Amino acid sequence: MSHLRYLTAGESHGKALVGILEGMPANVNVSKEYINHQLKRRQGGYGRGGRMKIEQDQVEVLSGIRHSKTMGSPISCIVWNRDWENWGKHMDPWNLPPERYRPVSVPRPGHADLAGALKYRQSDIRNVLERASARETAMRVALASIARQLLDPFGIKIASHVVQIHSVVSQTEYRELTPDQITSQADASPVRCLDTNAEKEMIARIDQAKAEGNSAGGIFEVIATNLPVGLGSYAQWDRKLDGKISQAMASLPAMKAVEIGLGVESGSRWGAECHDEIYYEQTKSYYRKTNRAGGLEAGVTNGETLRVRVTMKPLSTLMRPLDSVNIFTKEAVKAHVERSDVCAVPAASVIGEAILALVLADAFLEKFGGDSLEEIKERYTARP
Ligand code: EPS
Repeated sequence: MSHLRYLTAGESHGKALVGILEGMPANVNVSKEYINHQLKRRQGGYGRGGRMKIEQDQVEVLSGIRHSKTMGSPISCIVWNRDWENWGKHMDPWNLPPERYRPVSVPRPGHADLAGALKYRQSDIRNVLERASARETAMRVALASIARQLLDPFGIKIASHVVQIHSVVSQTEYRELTPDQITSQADASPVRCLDTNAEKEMIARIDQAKAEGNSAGGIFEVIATNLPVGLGSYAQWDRKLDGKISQAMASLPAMKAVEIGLGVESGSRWGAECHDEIYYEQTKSYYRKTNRAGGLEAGVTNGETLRVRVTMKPLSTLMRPLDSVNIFTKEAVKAHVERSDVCAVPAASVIGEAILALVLADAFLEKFGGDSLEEIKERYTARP
């Protein structure tokens, strides 16, 4: 990200998550309640494990915001881990007494455990899994909730919902729903699904996974509306917005596929059934009757709703563990087991909103950027 950059740090059971957001223009109104609301949404969803009963994520802003407005300086944040109380003695940065040292020695297939231990030459897999944990996404949501408040004054809305858990697919036709309608309906559902029949089956599937010591993945969709034409560019590979969105979504733990618009279905359609024909009316300007492209053509927004679908694999911590190998003795044993979620697709959909907000805010600053919100508004208003 060149215009809006961020970094996070922190272990899942460490003291806190830390983040820095750099590049936010000055004079953007920021609400702490809004950030905390997004953090709360991220913690929810049917299928979460015991950890979410311990955490009550709240942001603490250390710099960059004064009197609820950005100042143009780097914004730094903390989200404290309440579970540190239980883990402090195992995670202490200094002088860990040997009796407290209980290394994790058996990697879980699908997790970062084995590749990470080999890469960083770690004999305790905990040193890998703590940072590879999806806990890190709490800070990304906090930072994104600040970036999202830059998009708000321009009427850009982002919403998400779950379209599939395991093989249960939502059948609801939601294309006519506004982002606010999608958000309120999805937030009212334990699995963030708009189809109440599918919702029941999804819950049953998660219960089944739990009972069998298994886990479940799925698919979520994120949309963004009211985007101006021309975010992103076809002119250079690393400026294409579809590429940036795909990279950012795939950077979330467990995400295995990113689709834009029709996505994989495009490959099995004829051209005439794949592209969105162009019309013009003086009052409407250019418009389309379909949106198979999902709001992006050649890596540039075309003014239609942006539609991104992301597939999440089942979580790799299984209560009925898979075959693995002890990295000290090399004997064949079952994989390491520790508390985890059974399904985190509903939470991932909220995180997907955050990730899209970060990419869009960056692209927005690339096109309309200035040092203050006022400058950006001038440039935005001057667009053709
Ligand atoms: C995670 C395992 C679980 C999840 C965690 C991600 O944590 P724990 O091992 O403490 O039970 O709850 O997600 C979060 C803590 C979070 O805030 O999303 C993992 O191994 O990735």
